[in-house]
Amino acid sequence: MSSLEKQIAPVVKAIKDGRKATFFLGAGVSTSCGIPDFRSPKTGLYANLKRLNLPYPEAVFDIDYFKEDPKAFYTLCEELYPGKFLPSKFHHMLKLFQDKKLLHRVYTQNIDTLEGIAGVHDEYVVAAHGSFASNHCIECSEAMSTTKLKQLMTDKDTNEGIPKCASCDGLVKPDIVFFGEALPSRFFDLWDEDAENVELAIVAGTSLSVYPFASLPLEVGKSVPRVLVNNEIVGDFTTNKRKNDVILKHDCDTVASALIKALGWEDDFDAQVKEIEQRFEKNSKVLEKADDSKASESSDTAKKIDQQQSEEELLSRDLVSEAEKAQQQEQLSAAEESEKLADKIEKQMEGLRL
Ligand code: CNA
Repeated sequence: MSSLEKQIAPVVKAIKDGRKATFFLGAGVSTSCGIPDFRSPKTGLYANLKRLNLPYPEAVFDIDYFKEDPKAFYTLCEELYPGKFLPSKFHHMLKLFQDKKLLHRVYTQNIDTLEGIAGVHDEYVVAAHGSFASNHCIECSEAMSTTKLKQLMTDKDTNEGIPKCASCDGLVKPDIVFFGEALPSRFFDLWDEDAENVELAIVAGTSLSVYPFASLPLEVGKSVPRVLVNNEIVGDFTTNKRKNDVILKHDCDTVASALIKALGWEDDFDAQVKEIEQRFEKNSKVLEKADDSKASESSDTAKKIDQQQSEEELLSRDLVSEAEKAQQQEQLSAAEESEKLADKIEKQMEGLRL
């Protein structure tokens, strides 16, 4: 028996005894997907933000700084935008817990939506720090579609790639929680319900330094087994270590592999990975197609708009009939409909909820 196998034995026993797991996750479960965490010394985002000329690293996610200079956030946003990353072994393991009816809840600080992409249902996931799934104007709260946001973000010729609200010209941002903003009410509501019902707490890939999330493991009942899976020992596991805590100072995916093996879930894991990879590939193709047809539609739309403009000139001279006006309107609505469809497909791709 390897030392990791020995270390995880009490966790495996608790799971085999039927204890449902509540997970508390951070950026470390997604680093193997290619998304950097915040605080790892060499690879973390904060260590690599010099190019953004920030007064201090956290400023990139600070609402007051965003109001002053949104460019830094949008530079990073483009790099981290969901849709190009696949779930890690750890994310796939969450789906297996769900399939085996051993999942109670996944509290995640992550904004990458990878739990959902692995197939974990929305009802189980609490995205404590929001996600990229929706966007709003910070002034008037008007919603903006993800397609529109991405289009504005990548169009550097208009407003330097900073998405602005069509109604009030305020700044628009994805609904991820910045420092200085309130957490979603779902976080507080569900934790009120869940806190006393945790049977097995698994904390993984987090430095436990952002509150109130960091205090959740501390609020778990004293008799409940707590497990920390992290490259370093953090938070309450350092300051208030309990007798029945299991500390696994290892890589998240290494622990996921060991648990999957010990629980005899290897075949289910292989099938899960294959299914998600196939879906991801299929959805990427659908998205590519949607992009292609959107590109040709936008050139059609551009042509139609040109046509509309010249026809408007004629209209002003009373030379175009009412019937032609109606036809022109129909063409523009059809172009709008295609854009909506492409937006819907793109949303499905981003959420990839199974
Ligand atoms: P953090 O403060 O960067 O801490 C990450 C922790 O995970 C550190 O203790 C690392 O040592 C550890 N770690 C990193 N990689 C691994 C690994 N492969 N295996 C085991 N341990 C590892 O990040 P937190 O999540 O604690 O901080 C909360 C912030 C980070 C939230 O507001 C998030 O929105 C934000 N964030 C999210 C993402 C994402 O969605 N993927 C990425 C970057 C930052």
